[in-house]
Amino acid sequence: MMSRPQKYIEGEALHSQHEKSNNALKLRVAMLVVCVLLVSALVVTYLLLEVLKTRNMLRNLEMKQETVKADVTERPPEIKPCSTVQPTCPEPEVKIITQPCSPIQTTSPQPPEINMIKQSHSTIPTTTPQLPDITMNDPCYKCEDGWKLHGGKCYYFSISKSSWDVSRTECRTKGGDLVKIDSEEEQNFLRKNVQQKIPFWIGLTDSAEEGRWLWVDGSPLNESLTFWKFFEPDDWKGKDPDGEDCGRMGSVYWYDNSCKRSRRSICEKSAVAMCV
Ligand SMILES: [Ca+2]
Ligand SMILES: [Ca+2]
Ligand SMILES: [Ca+2]
Repeated sequence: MMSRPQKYIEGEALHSQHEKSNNALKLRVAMLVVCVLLVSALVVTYLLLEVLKTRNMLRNLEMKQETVKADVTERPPEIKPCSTVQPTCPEPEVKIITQPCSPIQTTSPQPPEINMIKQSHSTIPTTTPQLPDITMNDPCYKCEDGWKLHGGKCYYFSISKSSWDVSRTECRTKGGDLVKIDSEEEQNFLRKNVQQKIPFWIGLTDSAEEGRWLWVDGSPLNESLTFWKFFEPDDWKGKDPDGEDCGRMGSVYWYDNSCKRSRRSICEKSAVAMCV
């Protein structure tokens, strides 16, 4: 048997060593690429989280700003009593007409016209201005226990939570329906009763046709009388692939939500007339 030449054996060993070295290099390169990809993925994920966090912070700030703005605009104007206009003006008695209200009156008698004006002025403090709530809560109307009377209507703010459809059925069982907001005044009344930032279903839906919002009585939403939050309604599909087709209100604004979510609700029905 012939043995291989020494030179040939050495060449073969050299080739094998070279091949191993190449494989090790390839492995290192592959690992490096994987590492780079992993680091990139981590960086991208981190950046996305930061963007989401910033966006949420912005939305929260916007919400707070708009809440404060709404509270400021809602604050009723201060009614200055007569005494602040004419601090020296005495009580509205008959005597007052003859008593001076200012230094000018002490030196010269008042002409009849001025006396007439003063007389009419002195009667102003005796009348008490009627607050809107008193006018709206007409004693001629009454609601059942658990309902709140306002403007000849009764409102029920539920404690239990259910989907929009079930909530509506419950309102109808009680003789009403989910609330329809017909005016800014009505919206403000409701807001005052949901100030705990708890969402309540209202009688608004676009389930029949996306984007066409209807009240439960079938009437279309008046676009000049809406209280949507900025960016709402957005038919967001993040939690429900069917989107958001039901309206709810919070302490300030309206939002569209998935109708399947369990929420409290506001029912509305006509009050019982007590005066004939
Ligand atoms: Ca209404
Ligand atoms: Ca929708
Ligand atoms: Ca929404």
